Amino acid sequence: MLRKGTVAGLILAVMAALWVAPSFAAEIPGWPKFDKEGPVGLTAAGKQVPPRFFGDVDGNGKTDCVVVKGAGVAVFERNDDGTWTETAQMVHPTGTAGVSSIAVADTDGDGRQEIFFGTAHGSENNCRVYVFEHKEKKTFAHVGGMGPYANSSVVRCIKAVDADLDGKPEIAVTHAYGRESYVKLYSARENDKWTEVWKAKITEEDDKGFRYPNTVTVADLDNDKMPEIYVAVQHYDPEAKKCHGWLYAYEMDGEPGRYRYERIWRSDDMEAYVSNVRVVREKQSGKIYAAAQVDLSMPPSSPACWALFGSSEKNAYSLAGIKTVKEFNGLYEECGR
Ligand SMILES: [Ca+2]
Ligand SMILES: [Ca+2]
Ligand SMILES: [Ca+2]
Ligand SMILES: [Ca+2]
Repeated sequence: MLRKGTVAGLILAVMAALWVAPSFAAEIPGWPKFDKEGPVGLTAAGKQVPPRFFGDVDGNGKTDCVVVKGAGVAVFERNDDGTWTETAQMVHPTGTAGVSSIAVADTDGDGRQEIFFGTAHGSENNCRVYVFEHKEKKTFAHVGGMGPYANSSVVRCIKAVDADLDGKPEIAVTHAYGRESYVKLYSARENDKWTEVWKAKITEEDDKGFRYPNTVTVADLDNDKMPEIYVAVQHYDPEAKKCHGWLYAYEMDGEPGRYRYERIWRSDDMEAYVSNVRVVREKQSGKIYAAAQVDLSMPPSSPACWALFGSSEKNAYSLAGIKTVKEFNGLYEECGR
């Protein structure tokens, strides 16, 4: 049993560690192949990596990169000589809100990739997730969306996940503003039609300040054939001027396709921002862990370490270790989806 403060103590011990530039990983393991190289000049050294996606978006065998551009996103394709050419641009129709997150997957199963992007700091009418689908010859059509979300919401994360482990992707969205912070799951029940199939409120009744969900991933850590949805959650208490962060786990209850999940676990307070969650496999032992990225600053720009949690039996989680970013990148590979 962990004493309160143990996680924070361990993390602080590791936080003396060096600053490491942020790295980014596959948005969607199992779907379009991830490629680490990107268009030169699209990132600023030392700054937070903007949302972007690498994969073959138009199915021609060449890697594409989807990046934020103006009030929307642009697609770049990698040429044989390693340079990149812009091949398409998608703009959301309702104003000036910036793009905060991107995901790509074929979620309605018609063989054509969808590009999802969500907006930041939008007004009531334009904080949404926009969906464009590749039609032919690098043309993309606006085919739907999600939201609108509460006034001034921010879409914090969009991720293609397989939330019921049936092999078909759903879209997880986290969005936040004030007391309206949610993790939601959408399924494409018909062609070009995404329906909200599950949601959980992140904000709690007695919260001071704001409790926000960040990234999401899915895995069956306790191996009972019922997948869990893991959410990285952060909170800032303005009165105490203190950061808090947790992992939450929701486990599926019932048959695939019914999308019923109950919260089964919340980690101890890590007393720092928890900006990211991944489910990872230790390369040497094959053991699976839910890993929380613990950050020193807000907004997260300097990941300090990763806290690893294991589940040896059903719903029984314990802290398995704290790793520096360098150790984490060397010893573990992502396996959640
Ligand atoms: Ca391509
Ligand atoms: Ca599709
Ligand atoms: Ca699924
Ligand atoms: Ca499970």
